[in-house]
Amino acid sequence: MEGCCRGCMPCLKRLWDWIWPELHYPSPTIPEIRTVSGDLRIPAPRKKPVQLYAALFDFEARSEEELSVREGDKLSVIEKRGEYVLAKKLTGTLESGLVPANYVALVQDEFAKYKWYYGNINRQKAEKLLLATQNKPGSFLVRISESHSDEYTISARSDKNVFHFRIHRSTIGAYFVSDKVSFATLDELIRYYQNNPRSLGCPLDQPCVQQRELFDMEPWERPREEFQLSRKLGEGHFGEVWEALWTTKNQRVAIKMLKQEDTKLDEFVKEVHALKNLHHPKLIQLLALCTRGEPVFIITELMTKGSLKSYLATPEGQVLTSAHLIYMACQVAEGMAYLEDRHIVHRDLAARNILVGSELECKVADFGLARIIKDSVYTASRNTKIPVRWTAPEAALHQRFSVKSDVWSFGVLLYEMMSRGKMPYEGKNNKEVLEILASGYRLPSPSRCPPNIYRMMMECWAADGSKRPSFHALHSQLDNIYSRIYYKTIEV
Ligand code: ACK
Repeated sequence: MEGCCRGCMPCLKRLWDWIWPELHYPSPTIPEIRTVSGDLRIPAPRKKPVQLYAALFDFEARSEEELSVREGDKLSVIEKRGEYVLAKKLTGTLESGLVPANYVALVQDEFAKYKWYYGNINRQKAEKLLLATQNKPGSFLVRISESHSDEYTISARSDKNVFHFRIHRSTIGAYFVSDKVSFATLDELIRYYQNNPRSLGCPLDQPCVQQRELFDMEPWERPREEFQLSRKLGEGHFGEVWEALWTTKNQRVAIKMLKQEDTKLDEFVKEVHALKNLHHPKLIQLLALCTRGEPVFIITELMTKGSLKSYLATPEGQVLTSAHLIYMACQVAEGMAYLEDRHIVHRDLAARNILVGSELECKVADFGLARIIKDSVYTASRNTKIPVRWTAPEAALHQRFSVKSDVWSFGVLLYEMMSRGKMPYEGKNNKEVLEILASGYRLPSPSRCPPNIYRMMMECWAADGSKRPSFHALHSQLDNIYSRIYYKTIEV
């Protein structure tokens, strides 16, 4: 795929043929938006990080269309068809067919429980960890691939070197290092290479020793001379936000500056801790800190189009098509699904807290209010300020914040996006908003909103939190809608 310009028709076709050689899809039909800075293109839908499902019960096929499965069989679900899912086996015969939907369940990303899983660390850090004295030849770890967020890399130490092996995903979601042998799960792949070290050429004897000290002392702290401020981006929750050049890395970054006020210090510390531990391509990444002296700097990646709220108000934001907006919403749902898996409640999900990059990449930001919750519901203290228009009634009235109250906020965020930046419940004060919601009122469909997206909003606003969809489900629905719009299999 070399030399791909990521937009022109021949390249898109080549990309498509490369990903799905056996399928023929209609040509993409996404309009390009001409702007002063050039054309605003969105990429072809990604090679899907296929969700892993498992069969809950044995099922015997009764016709050719159906697929027999055994309890525990690993499956990828191609699509939902009424009461059935069209599923493909990830092991053995690789057959596909219909299975009753209630016979299968989604298996969550469980890698975090494995000692060898190090998540989003880069190649350099993997080498540093593995070459530390606590480790010996045969130590290994698995990390998220730097160039493909849905693929992984095994880093393994031999004597004095570290070798890296890319774990690829097939179109049906199986994992493989060499295309001779593939596996339904990452765990199975690792166990195979532990038992067959010759196949990899490098033994995988023991997981890299967790070096807490090394992680904690990571070079987050940098001298402030390394940063050259270039322009003020705006005023944030903690103080000013500036664009800057990180001179030693020649990287443009964003810097949040904290005015040293005792009241904010607490929240600030919480934000930094939340940021340090969360790594996902759809969450804003912490890069460095300057905590010695004042003002304190939090350095994060720079998102050139700023917050989604202000971007939607620009002339470019106003002419985004539904396809562009669905592409963006899908990314937010993906970032939130990562938080959902970790039982983290954001509590302030809104367009103002989503940051947008030059190619419409969207990242969830501002974990100032995020808390890791042990129970499924976090109760805030009564004097915490609450963004009522974005907050689920049970959270606004009884401080019962949960992943499901974030789902409500996601519905309001979808409203902000599809209305190209309208204020929700315009003309009403907070008290009136709570009253009309209690009487069953919900925001109306924005004028150019596809009906399936409005249905999704309404599902997010179910009065009973348990009836609201999960972020995983929202992400997968948005991803499907985006693919179908892109290849014009549905009209919007
Ligand atoms: O809406 P904006 O242009 O985007 O103005 C606000 C302002 O700083 C105060 O929050 C902008 N901002 C915050 N973090 C970043 C970042 N990482 N990259 C770019 N702009 C940012 C935000």
